[in-house]
Amino acid sequence: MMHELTEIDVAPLDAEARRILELNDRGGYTVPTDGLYPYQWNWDSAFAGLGFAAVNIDRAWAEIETLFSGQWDNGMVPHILFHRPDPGYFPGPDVWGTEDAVGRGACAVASSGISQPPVAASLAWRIHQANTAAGADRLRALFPKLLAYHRWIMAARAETGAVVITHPWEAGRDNAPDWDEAMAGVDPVGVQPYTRRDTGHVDPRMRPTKEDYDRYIWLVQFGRDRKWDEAAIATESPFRVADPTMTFTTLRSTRDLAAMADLLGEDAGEIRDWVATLEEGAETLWNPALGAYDAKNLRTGNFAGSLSNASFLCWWGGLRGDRAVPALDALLARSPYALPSYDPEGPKFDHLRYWRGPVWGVMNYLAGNGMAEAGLTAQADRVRRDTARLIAENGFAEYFSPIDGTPAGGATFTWTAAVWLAWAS
Ligand code: 2M8
Repeated sequence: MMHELTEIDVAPLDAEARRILELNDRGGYTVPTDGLYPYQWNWDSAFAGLGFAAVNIDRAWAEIETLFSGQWDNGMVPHILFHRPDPGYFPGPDVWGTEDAVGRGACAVASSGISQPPVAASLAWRIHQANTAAGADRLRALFPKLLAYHRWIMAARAETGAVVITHPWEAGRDNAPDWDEAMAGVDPVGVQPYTRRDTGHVDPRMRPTKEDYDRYIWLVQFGRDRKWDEAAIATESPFRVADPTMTFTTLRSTRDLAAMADLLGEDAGEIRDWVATLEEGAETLWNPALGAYDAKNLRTGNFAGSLSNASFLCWWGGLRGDRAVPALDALLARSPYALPSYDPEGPKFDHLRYWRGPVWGVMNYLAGNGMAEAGLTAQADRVRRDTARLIAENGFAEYFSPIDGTPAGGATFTWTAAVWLAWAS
């Protein structure tokens, strides 16, 4: 399965990746792909910033700054910013109804009411490292906003030390098997009639089912009915799951925030306390039966039993030790292309259905960089080479089959282009 990067002619792919960033640039922010996702998404945007750092450092910072223009007064950074209305996506701002949300305050940008994996601090830190002179003032201005975001996460979402999601969309891994038990606990009674738009853009076999969508929309209505009040949602929602993606991306971003604080001469005491809390929380996600980190349903205490690409973000989170290596090696051995979002030998595997099997470049970037830092050189190399091979053979797709590399979801995808420019090439 190994592929020599020297066999890939990188120059035309570099040019295509740059063209995609330009194509999806809406002026200060980038859409994930035209049509399917016409707004600014939180973690997509952080990756877009990383991609722009290889092209235009000023534009890279602008991407992150526009993302934080949507930050609520309570520190939360929403998962979607609806800068301009677009009927091509559902659910839009009218469904989210965040105008009078508790905690939104004076923020004028229309948005969703949930967040997403907080990779912004980590990727802003890398953008800064790409050009420290150009980034000095930008980083100083951004730092308090990043701090407020993380203060919100720790206050609203870290009651067990691990970071919880209140909606599958918050994890960024929408229909992952990780949420199946918690989603079964949601009875979508009273969901208002709606029309999906995603299945008009891409093959429905590559998207979540109607059963999933009914519950996604029910959870949006549930939050809106409580004015997105975190305390009410934490007490009353049937859906509250501790997530490895959120936990490990928060842990890594918190470590990077501490490094920023040191550089800027700011006090890092509160930040280092968060690292300790998150490390303890990460331990609660270790599933001995799986030999890997796993999602945990806080309403039942049950693990999902899901071996996924999120399981292997532990090294990106800064955890060390090799107890997850056997599960990683087994997963790599049964995946023609690494890393699948769910174990190809698991009972719920579906090689094209979104987060239930396909390979995602952004997850490979995070997991692969973490492996390299932890000294897992062969595994890190395999993940990076497979990412390059998938893109070189199949284009800049949203995601790919881990079995035969089939490109799936949207095309000309921003974060796939960014991952190519920043790492895979
Ligand atoms: C997907 O999620 C959105 C909802 O947020 C959707 O399907 O409508 C996920 O892959 C998510 O991780 C990603 O940020 C978003 C935009 O690329 O699409």
